[in-house]
Amino acid sequence: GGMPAPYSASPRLASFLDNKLSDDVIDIQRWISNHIKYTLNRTRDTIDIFGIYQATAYSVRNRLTERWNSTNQWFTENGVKQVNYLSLEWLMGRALQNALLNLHLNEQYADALRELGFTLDDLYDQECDAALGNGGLGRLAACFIDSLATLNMPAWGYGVRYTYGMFHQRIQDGYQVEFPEFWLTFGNPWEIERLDVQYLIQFGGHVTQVTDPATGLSKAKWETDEVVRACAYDTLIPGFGTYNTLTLRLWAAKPAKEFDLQVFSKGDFFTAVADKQASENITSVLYPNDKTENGHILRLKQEYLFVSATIQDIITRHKKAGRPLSQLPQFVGIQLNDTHPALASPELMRILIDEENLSWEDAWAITTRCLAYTNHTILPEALEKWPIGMMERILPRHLQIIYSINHFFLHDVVERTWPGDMGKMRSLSLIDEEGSRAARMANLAIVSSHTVNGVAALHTDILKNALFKDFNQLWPTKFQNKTNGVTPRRWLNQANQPLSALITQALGRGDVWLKDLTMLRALENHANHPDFLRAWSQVKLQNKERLALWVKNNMGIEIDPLALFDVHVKRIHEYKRQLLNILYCIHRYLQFQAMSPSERSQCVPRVVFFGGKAAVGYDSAKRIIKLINAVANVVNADPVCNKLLKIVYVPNYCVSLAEIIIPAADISQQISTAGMEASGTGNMKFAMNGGIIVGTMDGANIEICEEVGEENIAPDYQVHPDLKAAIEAIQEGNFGDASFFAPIVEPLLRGKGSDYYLINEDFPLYQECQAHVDATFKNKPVWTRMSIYNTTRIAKFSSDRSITEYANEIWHLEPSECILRPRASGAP
Ligand code: B1H
Repeated sequence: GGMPAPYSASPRLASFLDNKLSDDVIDIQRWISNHIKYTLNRTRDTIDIFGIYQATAYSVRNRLTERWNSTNQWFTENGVKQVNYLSLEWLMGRALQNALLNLHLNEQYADALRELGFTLDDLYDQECDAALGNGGLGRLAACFIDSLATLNMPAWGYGVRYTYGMFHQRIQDGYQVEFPEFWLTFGNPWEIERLDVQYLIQFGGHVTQVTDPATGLSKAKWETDEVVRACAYDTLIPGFGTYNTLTLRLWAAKPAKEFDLQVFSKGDFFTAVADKQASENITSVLYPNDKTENGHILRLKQEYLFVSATIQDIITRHKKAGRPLSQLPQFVGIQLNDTHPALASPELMRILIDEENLSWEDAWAITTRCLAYTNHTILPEALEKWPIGMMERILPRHLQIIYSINHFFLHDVVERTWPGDMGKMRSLSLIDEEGSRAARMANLAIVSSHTVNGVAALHTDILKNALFKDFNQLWPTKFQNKTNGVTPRRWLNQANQPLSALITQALGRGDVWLKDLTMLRALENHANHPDFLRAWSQVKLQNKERLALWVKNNMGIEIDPLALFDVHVKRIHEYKRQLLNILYCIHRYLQFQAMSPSERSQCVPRVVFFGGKAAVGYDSAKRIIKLINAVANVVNADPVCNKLLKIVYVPNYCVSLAEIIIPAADISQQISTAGMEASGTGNMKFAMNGGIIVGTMDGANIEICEEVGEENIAPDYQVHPDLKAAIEAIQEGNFGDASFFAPIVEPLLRGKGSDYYLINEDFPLYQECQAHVDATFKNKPVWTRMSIYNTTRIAKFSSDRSITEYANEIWHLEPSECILRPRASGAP
């Protein structure tokens, strides 16, 4: 990455550059108009609402740029340690509203645009989601970077700029159909292409031993046979109520022209151009897998391109600050979001040893002091393993380094602790020797990191006592818990403005509570005031009306906002048990059919919402989607029962839809098979918005229950004839082709051993719990109070708390707030 020579601005240029944008409405309007005219090349006759959105976005980005420059200069001048959060997924969603709210400029912008003839809400809807992630893991990264910025932490986010993000889901004839999501079609006003930040990434070839002329020592030389370029695209991340602004740096693969010249000179013009195109494939699409399917060669290249560009960039920035590599751990933390970036370990080792000529010992000390690893799942199908043959072909030098790490680890550590214990060797080795050999990325990440963390208390216990038991015996202090959290700025302030306004009004101290959710406890003083209870349920009703309108406009289904809204939105996976929920819906439907009119008049009407995407190759998950839609068709068309039960499958569940759905929920379904959901983060978002959890004692549900009180969540449950009747209704063909659903429901009847996800076992308690929900929902003051306590006691699950713990206990990172000093100016 060749940097342009530094250049000093003349005093006059400097004074122009030091000018800051004003918050004045007329200035805002002038900037928007200038972008319409000069950036977008539009006129009074050709401008449309999308253009207004673009111009508005550019004008907001200008403000972020200003803050970003000051923040980086501040961090540099203060010589602070910085953490780098490495994640293959960033599920950011939309940026405009978030930026305006974090900068406290939404009112000025609303006024400015109103006078120009537009409402802000209409502009927000012009923006497409940045959906560079699958689900919880990618959204966690997005919440974390909001908290890092808000807490003034010196930090960088690194990721991949996929040309195609998470696929767009449509439901056709009840089936999921995937469409490509080319989110960059109309440009992305939020990103800044950094042509000055590029690195070469090499693949393939072989490794030879050569003699270093300088030292006379033998060293490895990786002769590669493929090279591409990684180019940086920066997105600026505003903190809430602070000047600090961070960077999310995303890499895109481009052809490396240096290499192609040889091919061009051989005259094979067309092949060379076609090869160039192929190099861009590496970052073209996000793998929409979420814990299924593993081991694709393109994914390995994607992970490596990401890691290599990121490590090169981190080292370049460290050197630019004039620091020696020996000091890397004092100034640089590297957090691995799962094992997807675990090649950071052998890549850092390779650069330190092969390119910077450090000894193995020094390189290893630096690497292990910089790296830390977060595990997000114990499901065996999600634990990454790379076949040795593939590693050998694509990354031969890295495979050598992994073998060396393994050798030192097994001989110096394992053999010394447990002499001759082959069982321990087998479980701890970085190489899986059973069947075809493969590199175990979790083992590599654990050995290479100073700290390993789980994402909820139960999950960390399972890591320590089951999945990584032997590692925990070896290094008991290496394992820590860091319970997940979500950002209240997006999930309360942005998604639920009516509730945010009510809270601000009731607390009477402005919006500082958005930086300290423990302040919400004070709302409990109001929990017995009828006015407050009324205001609270009014807010919920308003959010339910907003969702009902969306459903009517987008799906043509009429729903009653007064019904109980029961929401199950998340990736479709067997362990998350959407099947349990839909079987219960069938059971209720059968019950309603059997009731007399007077019995029916006593029942609580419900709308059950489902939403979520299934991995493209996940057959059972896709059949579950079809079953839900088949049941919805029958139930919604039943003139008697549809007064009491409606089922809505919301297509293309994504961040911007979550912002409409979550605030409208009376209850949320968090019913994973116990032990299988590492944490969950949707659970926190619903509780934060006063939605009551119907859940199993799994993941972070346990901790939410501790905080909000078990009387404020719907109790845990544990089938039987009613389940059997529901399954028979499917088998009789009441919901269409029975044979299509046989693979997902028949195992439930085959007995315990084939009911892997314990649907049968949990059905009776689930029923009891749901009956309890209905009874409580009828008692409005009691229900509203439960809702209030969920919000007031959710402080622990702010990502601010998570990030503060990471900073104190893993990264040893100090906040550093950028203070603006006036600079000498003769500003015109
Ligand atoms: C989580 C993943 C995941 N755990 C593989 N693991 C992927 C695994 O593309 N892949 O190959 C993608 C994602 N995602 C989730 O992380 C957990 O299931 C949730 O329980 C947890 O809340 C979330 C954040 O920690």
